[in-house]
Amino acid sequence: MSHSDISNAGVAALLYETAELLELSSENQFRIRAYQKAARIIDGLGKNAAAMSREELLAVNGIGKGIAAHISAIKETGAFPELEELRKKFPPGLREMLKVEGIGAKRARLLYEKLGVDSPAKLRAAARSGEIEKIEGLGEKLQENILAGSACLPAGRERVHGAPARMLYWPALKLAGELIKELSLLGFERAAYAGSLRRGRETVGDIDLLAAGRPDGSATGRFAKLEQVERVLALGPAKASVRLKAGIQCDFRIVPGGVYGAALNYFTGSKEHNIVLRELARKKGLSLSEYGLCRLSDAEQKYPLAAKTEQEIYEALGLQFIPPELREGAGEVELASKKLVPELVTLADIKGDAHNHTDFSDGQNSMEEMVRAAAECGFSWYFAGDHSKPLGVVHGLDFKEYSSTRDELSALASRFPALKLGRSIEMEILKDGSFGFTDKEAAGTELVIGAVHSSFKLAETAMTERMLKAMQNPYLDAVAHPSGRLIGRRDPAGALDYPRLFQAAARTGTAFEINGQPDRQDLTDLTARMAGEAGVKILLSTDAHSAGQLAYMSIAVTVARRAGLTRKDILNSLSYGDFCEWIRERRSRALKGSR
Ligand code: DGT
Ligand code: CA
Ligand code: CA
Repeated sequence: MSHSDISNAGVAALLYETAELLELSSENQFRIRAYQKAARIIDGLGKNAAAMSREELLAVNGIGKGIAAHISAIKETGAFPELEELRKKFPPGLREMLKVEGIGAKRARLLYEKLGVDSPAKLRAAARSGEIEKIEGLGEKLQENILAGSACLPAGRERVHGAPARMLYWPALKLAGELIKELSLLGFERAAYAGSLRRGRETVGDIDLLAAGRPDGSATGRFAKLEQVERVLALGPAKASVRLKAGIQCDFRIVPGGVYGAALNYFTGSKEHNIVLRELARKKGLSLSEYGLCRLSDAEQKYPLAAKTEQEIYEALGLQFIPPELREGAGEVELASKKLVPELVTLADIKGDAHNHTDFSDGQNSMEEMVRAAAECGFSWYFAGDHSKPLGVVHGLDFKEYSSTRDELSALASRFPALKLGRSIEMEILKDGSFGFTDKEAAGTELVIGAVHSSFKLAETAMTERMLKAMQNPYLDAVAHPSGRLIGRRDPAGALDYPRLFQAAARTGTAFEINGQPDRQDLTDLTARMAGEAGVKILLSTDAHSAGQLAYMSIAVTVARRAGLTRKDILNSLSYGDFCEWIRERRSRALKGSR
């Protein structure tokens, strides 16, 4: 079998694997880092490494003869001799163990040699039996952590091909909220999170916190002693870097109140956005830094023209304010200079959710509990959903069950007068693109959100065809989580042909979903932007499997904002009447088209 079509991510994964195995064999740090670096470079390469000649590869900064030879071997055999040797030395589960928080190469080796533990499952078993604390160099704390589950692939941790772990947006947001509350208890009136978290990236490398105050050393010291902190990495009067117990780093900075806006702007980034802003400032004879926007002649940056708020900085640069979600250096500064920054959708625009679950299928809460939660979180309409057959593992409903549970929902209506109710179904899209319901049954539903839960491994063209076929069904109102990815756990299905899908959707009037589950975020910021540009309507969904998960709507809103979408693009901003009208109209148009 030829491996010549291996992706860059595939090559990078093999190099990361090598680095980890070298770590397990306590190789020298230099070699380990060289592999990690090469992996990162190849992962970020604009071209397919396997398709490049040796000369082209060697011309890339950071790729040497060794790596070039490895790539040529990978094309032949799918691996290279050094990696194959290393693989023989350790059982595969040992690498899995490195993903467990608190387990590095040294501890993994110790666990393997002393206890024969060579997988995360055996690790948990060893912790339960109390064997771990008996080993010198491991101890009770690690054992507790493993048992508490906090150490075993903590919720929201993503680890791609052995690259450094990043945390999902949602748990990071919760954590940052907690820390900011602590900061207010410490007397900081103004504090905020910055960095990728403020920009709403789907995962974050660390949490960047900023507070206005005097850098006298006592405050960073108190921050470093917070309950959430595991250990201190660096501590100065104006800055503390700590490792949090949740398994992520946090950088905390204190800046004078007078330059708070400039610092917030700088540490929000992105780096690329900062660079474009700084260049613009230069052109105007100004300099921009975390201390403010100053005249170039003011070398010591003593008399900033703007520094207190972000607003005044953008204004002084002749720009519209740019929401953090758009600050990725992707043309947003130019838009702002032409006053063309879109008015992004906000959570306040959202009137309801249509994709969620009750305990009739795989939700944890009853229909009544879900409806109550929907009313409490301020929605004005709510389509209670569930899976359709033939998805057996989650008790997918057949049409009869759909109808009888619809009656139960109607019976609830009088108890929640402020909430308009509907019943939706997450319809199985089968391998050939047909539905779990017959057409006649589908016609008797109020809202169909189609989803793929099987045969993810179809080739790119087959998966695209499957979805195109499904869209020909006039009753497919919206498509749920099209890529099926689970961040850090399951790759997106093939490379779906999004342009074709969105073109078809614009024609059939089918909406696409932005799924707000923390590990889905599917559509993504990029694909949602493509959809919006193609004129496809977007449905924001919580996909809630419990009452508390209705809060995930804010994740979907964040993705939509990063995609540059406005309330006009978003179906959830419609009133109940208008939303029902949208469904009725699109179905009748689609029916006419299909005849
Ligand atoms: P992350 O943590 O990898 O998810 O991504 P960020 O964007 O939060 O990156 P981080 O934590 O390294 O830095 C936070 C912000 O600080 C970054 O978005 C922009 C700013 N920053 C950091 N390093 C540089 C730099 O070298 N140049 C410029 N212009 N800005 C920087
Ligand atoms: Ca960061
Ligand atoms: Ca940082």
